[in-house]
Amino acid sequence: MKLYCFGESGNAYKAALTLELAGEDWTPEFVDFFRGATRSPEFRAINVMGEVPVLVDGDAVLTQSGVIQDYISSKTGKLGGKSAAERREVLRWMFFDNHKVSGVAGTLRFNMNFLPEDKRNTDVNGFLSMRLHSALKVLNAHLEGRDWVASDDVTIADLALCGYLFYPEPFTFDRVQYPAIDAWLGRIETLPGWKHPYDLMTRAFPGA
Ligand SMILES: N[C@@H](CCC(=O)N[C@@H](CS)C(=O)NCC(=O)O)C(=O)O
Repeated sequence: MKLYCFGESGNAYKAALTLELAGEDWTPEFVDFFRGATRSPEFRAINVMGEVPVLVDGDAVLTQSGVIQDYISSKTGKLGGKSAAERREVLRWMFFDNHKVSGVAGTLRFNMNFLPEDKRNTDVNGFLSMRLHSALKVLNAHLEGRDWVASDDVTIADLALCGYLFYPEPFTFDRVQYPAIDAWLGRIETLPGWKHPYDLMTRAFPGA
């Protein structure tokens, strides 16, 4: 399988980490996002939405990190929850992640680190930060007294929600401020086969 991705993308990381922890054979295909590659006609022919990640598995071309995670989990029978009810719980937290956690964290991190300095807007970033911390409080409260988000074992919901939370660039998130999230990230880091995003995918800015 081939995953179109780049190291700085937390959305791609969710797919890459799911592939890795499910034990799948895959290779990363670097997409030069910061030089506009996702806007090129060649890339749009692969994904009309102009986004990474994209997973190619034979004739199957899948986009949206959650769909890719669901595909890998369904294909391997791993990381998906143990019943239909758990599966719905997995999906519930993945939708929450995509909308309220990663959707905001990814934009805020981009604005604070990768946008040219003269284009950074303090008010916009303040608003995004407020939204992010509201969502992180929900996640932290949910994780108090439990090890995993949607089951008694790790699922793709955990691997979605952690998508941006291992990155070193500042985006107003400090895991020590959220003890339950901190402990849960520690559990993810110690899963056999876990890798940091910068060790799984090619970075656009390797020296940064
Ligand atoms: N909801 C999508 C979000 C994907 C996404 O935003 N990808 C970013 C990189 S992290 C991207 O490729 N953006 C291209 C663009 O906005 O032009 C998913 O979960 O896959």
